[in-house]
Amino acid sequence: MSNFEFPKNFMIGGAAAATQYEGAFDQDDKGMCVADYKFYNPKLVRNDTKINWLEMTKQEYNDAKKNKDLVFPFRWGIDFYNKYAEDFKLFKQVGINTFRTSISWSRIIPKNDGVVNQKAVDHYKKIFDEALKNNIKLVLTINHYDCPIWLLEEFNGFENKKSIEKFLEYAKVVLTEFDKYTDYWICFNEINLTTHGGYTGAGLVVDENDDKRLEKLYNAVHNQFVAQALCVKLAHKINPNNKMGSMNAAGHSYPASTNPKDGLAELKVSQMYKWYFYEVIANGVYPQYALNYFQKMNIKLNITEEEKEILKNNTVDYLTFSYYSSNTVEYDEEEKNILHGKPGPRNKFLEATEWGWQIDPIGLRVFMNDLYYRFKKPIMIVENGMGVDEKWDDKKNELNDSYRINYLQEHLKNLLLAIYEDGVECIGYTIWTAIDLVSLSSKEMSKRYGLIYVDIDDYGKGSGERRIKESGKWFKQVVDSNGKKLWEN
Ligand code: BGP
Repeated sequence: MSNFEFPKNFMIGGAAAATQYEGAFDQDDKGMCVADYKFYNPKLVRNDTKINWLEMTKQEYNDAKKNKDLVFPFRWGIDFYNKYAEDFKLFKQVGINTFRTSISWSRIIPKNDGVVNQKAVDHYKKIFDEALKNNIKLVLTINHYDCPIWLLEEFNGFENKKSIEKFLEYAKVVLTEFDKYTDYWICFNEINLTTHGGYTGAGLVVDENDDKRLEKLYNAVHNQFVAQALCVKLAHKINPNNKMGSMNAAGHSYPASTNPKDGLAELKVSQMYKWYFYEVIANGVYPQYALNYFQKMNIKLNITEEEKEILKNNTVDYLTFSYYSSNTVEYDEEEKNILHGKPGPRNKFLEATEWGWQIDPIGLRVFMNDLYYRFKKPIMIVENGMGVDEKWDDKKNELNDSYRINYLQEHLKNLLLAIYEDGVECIGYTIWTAIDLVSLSSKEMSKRYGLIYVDIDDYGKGSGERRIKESGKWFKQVVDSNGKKLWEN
């Protein structure tokens, strides 16, 4: 049996994102952001794959602004903004040595006037000082699904090229003020999901039946690519030690069958849902298959010659991704989509969570190989974990999440196999999540991912008390043994 350990200087720990755990939406002059208008739907069907969970139409957004009776869970999160000192102590107790988190743009620049909110800057410094005091390294995401609402209202988010300038104004503050806290940055979270959720990913509203819907979304992505490339340049100028990464949702998939048509559909879907993003980010050019796709779909991208140069000259230093599950793709006879691909049936070899996310640890190893050998840049897994509706057992005073231990163990073993047997250069891994927080897609608090339980429900009710789950205790042993524990039965 293998007995691989984590490589020297491997960053291992947990992850979180500002909008999902900070709460305090009206504290220290924070401005509103897109997440603050997302609301919880108690009638939601957990495994309904037809809903576009990340999108919000213009109508829904306008209704959310008016309807005060809706439940807005991202506004209260788990109140990390005020409980950070207690939380970092707990993070240490569950073995977290590296913490990936994000900074909220609408806290730093609450209005469209470029004025920096010093209270927020000072507060983040207190938070980051506390991390370092606990010997926890930071990986900081500059924008994790929280475009300010002023960006949406005044520019329709990244649809407008003015957003590039606005983003850089914000990024400059962050990279300068928080320079001493980390060398590892991530510019945008899951940039490849902007085409699935423009509201979430790029702060824009576009109607379902707008003929130019796709064109608007792909232009927003392009503007994010440019903003990111300029951010790479800026980060290197501010501190030559800075390493700027970009992040994608892995979107690992298999052809639904051995039928070559399914194979072709899977290839095409993978190209346009994942690889073209990495091509632009890592190689600085649009691949020809993407240009052909845009032409066939009559999508006109507004790309200037100057932007092409910017993309080419400022590629990222390392590649990061989230990995939760894998899917199947099958050939679409109806040809509605020129990629001819549609989501295929459940993979009979895999189990799935209540939300239909299929658990596939070997898929992680396959994806790591595929990504690394395509681009040969160091990679980091910045999200991986299992969302479960689980309850604290008061009688036993524990939460025995053996399913999560099993999930993490299998994924981490495959990560080490990718490093040692396959030669992949992987520099770190942060679990989603260090601590329970509000689910991005379902907006439920009860879709829990944490090593630490938080006593809050979907309506924000509860004591807010934190308790370490069994997975938290187990993870500490994994880190303390430098990974050896993973190979025990
Ligand atoms: C990723 C996001 C996270 C996160 C996670 C789990 O897509 O970057 O913000 O929440 O997925 O997803 P969910 O919370 O929807 O279960």
